[in-house]
Amino acid sequence: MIKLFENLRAKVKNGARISDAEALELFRCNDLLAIGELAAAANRRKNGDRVYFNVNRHINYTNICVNRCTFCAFSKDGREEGGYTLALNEILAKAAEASAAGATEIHMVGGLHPELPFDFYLEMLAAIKADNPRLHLKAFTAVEIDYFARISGQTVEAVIAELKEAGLDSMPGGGAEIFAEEVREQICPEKISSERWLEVTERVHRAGLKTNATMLFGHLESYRDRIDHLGRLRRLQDKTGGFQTFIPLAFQPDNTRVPGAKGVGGVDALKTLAISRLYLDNFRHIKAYWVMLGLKIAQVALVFGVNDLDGTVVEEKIGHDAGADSPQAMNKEQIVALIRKAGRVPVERDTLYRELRVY
Ligand code: V47
Ligand code: SF4
Repeated sequence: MIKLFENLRAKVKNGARISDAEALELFRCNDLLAIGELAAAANRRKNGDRVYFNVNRHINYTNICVNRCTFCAFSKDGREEGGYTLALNEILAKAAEASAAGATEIHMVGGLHPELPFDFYLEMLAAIKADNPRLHLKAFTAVEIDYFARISGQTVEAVIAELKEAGLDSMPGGGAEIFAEEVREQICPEKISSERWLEVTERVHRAGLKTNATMLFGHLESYRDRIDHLGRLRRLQDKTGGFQTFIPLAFQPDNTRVPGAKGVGGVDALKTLAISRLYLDNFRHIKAYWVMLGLKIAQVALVFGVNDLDGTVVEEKIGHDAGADSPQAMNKEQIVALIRKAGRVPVERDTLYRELRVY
């Protein structure tokens, strides 16, 4: 173990890449502080003491979905009680509220609705943009892009071009789940394949849009599956450079149908964030999503290699439907205090990581 850490310290110092075998040793190692220290050093080389956050609002326009992923407590089929689709004026009211509260970004994702036409999504983007030209619209994932191509009978390239024209500015990182095929088959059998997620994302990057990447962890996957996931992302990032930030999403088990899954402890969450920082040497940002981690682990993550914190959020459904016990929203002052108390420098950013204000 001493040898492993010596080698890794040298790699971090020289900016060299860590191998899958080394990542596996780290996952199996119980010396959490040593892993955290290494990840913090790797982060410091890229980002110094700065921790980025943004003022945003999530809008989930519908929870009705033709896929029934077993880890998802958010989605309903069209006939179930609790299914909803927001009307355009409700969506516009939420965007206007966000804008008035100083948001720079709207994060919009939803279920794969069986009846809404592709035009609904184009109109939604265009209407929000017309009302709020300065709001950055970060919306949809590779899963929705593939679905839009199927329902509109168009190519992925044509779909992306129309969405851009309507006002799409970038894409969040959802839908990646876990790439390992045997586990994907159990947790989201109807979702697009891992290969398709990567292929659609590559086309989005080639069309000039940035995206994020996620990994859902803490359900049925092994450490090897996590490394396989990180490996596929690292290879795509080598090709396109289109990913901005990586967000490990800690699985919330309530109201889901994943057999035997218990959720994620603090040690596993911190280890996974730290190893992501070390392995993904070609990602500048690693984000702690406090909704799934809880505020306290998200704060501690800031000394385990994390430099990015999402966000004010305002109204969150996906994690809270699955039992997340974090608050619904944070205000700017709370985020700034949380970062300061970790001894770091809070920086408000826009979606493309331009610095808006250093605190
Ligand atoms: O793809 C669904 C996950 C994702 C559960 O890009 C769950 O900035 C935990 O991708 N427990 C959507 N996670 C959220 C997402 C995201 C969030 C914040 C920021 C960004 C970004 C992206 O939520 C889904 C799925 O992986 N999810 N159910 C659950 N029970
Ligand atoms: Fe539908 Fe997304 Fe939930 Fe899967 S995770 S059931 S695709 S809303």
